[in-house]
Amino acid sequence: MSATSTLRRALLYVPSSSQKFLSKSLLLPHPTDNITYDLEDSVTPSLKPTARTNLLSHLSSLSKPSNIGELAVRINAISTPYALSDLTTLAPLPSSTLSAIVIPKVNSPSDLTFVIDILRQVSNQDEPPKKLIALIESARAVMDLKQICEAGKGYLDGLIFAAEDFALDLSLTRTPSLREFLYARSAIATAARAFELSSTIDLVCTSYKGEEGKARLEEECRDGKEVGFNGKQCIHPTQVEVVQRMFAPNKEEVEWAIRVVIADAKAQAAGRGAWTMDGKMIDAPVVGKAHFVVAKAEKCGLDVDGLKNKW
Ligand code: 1VU
Repeated sequence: MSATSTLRRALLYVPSSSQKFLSKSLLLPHPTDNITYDLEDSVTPSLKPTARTNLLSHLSSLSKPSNIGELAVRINAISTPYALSDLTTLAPLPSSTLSAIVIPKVNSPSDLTFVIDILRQVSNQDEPPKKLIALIESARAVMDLKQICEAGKGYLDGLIFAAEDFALDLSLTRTPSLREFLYARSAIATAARAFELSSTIDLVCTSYKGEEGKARLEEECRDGKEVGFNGKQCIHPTQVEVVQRMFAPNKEEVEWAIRVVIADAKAQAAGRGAWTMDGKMIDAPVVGKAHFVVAKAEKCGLDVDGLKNKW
């Protein structure tokens, strides 16, 4: 994570075919890192033109509310007859309103070059370019991650793993452990890091109701964080608070990191590169991790100074 990386712990889909959902998206009960207005799977083919028009009029009269980090649109797949109209209709909107485009079913580098070529044609050249986020949903895409990331240079800012289509592509049997996805998820998290993308966003948790849904969501967030993701797709507003909390460092992690950073300054002054804290060896990579945790906590708006004063 760098100072310029965009925080996308939760990416909340809002179906653009529904005026009610569009209006609700501006009245969410919790600050939200990313809202992605959907033109793809949540919209039936017969409603694609209506959804596109709804979204254009919703965004045209909007300044991005301060409690929303970023507004994005998920266009239709490049292989469909809808993608070109999605792009030519919405990409001219100012980047201060619509700053990212989510591209589903990215299967080859040419999917990204197609979008980038159109953005160059229709965008206002005086504005920052729109960021691209690619959904990886097939075996082919996982095998070609390097070429896909190279094709997106200068625009690509995140990768998303889409479990349902990937499971379909490989005829996988889904399990609660998610072990059937480990290779693909690790490959995506590693590629995102290697190409210094801001975001690596994990699968959707389709359970969203009640305590059971919340427990499952928390479990999936923990697992995603362990595998290397820094965010998760959400389908319901109630998932946002849980996901953003789970993908921010928790209080214990921040306290540990602050103690390491403070103790390391003393160890360095004493000429020691390796030392112990709580019975465990601390050296350069652990100190690096501690600095990362502190920076991430600050980016997530946690009270790091308050915790620092305790030590
Ligand atoms: O309290 P109110 O009645 O005023 O509002 C409802 C509801 O309208 C609203 N709400 C939402 N607002 C904005 N964006 C949303 N995604 C959203 N979901 C709900 O919140 C209030 C409570 O809603 P609810 O609990 O009554 O939920 P519903 O039965 O209305 O809707 C549930 C579903 C799951 C259908 C709905 O949340 C939804 O359509 N979510 C998005 C689905 C989607 O975008 N799917 C495609 C992306 S996932 C994917 O492609 C996998 C890679």
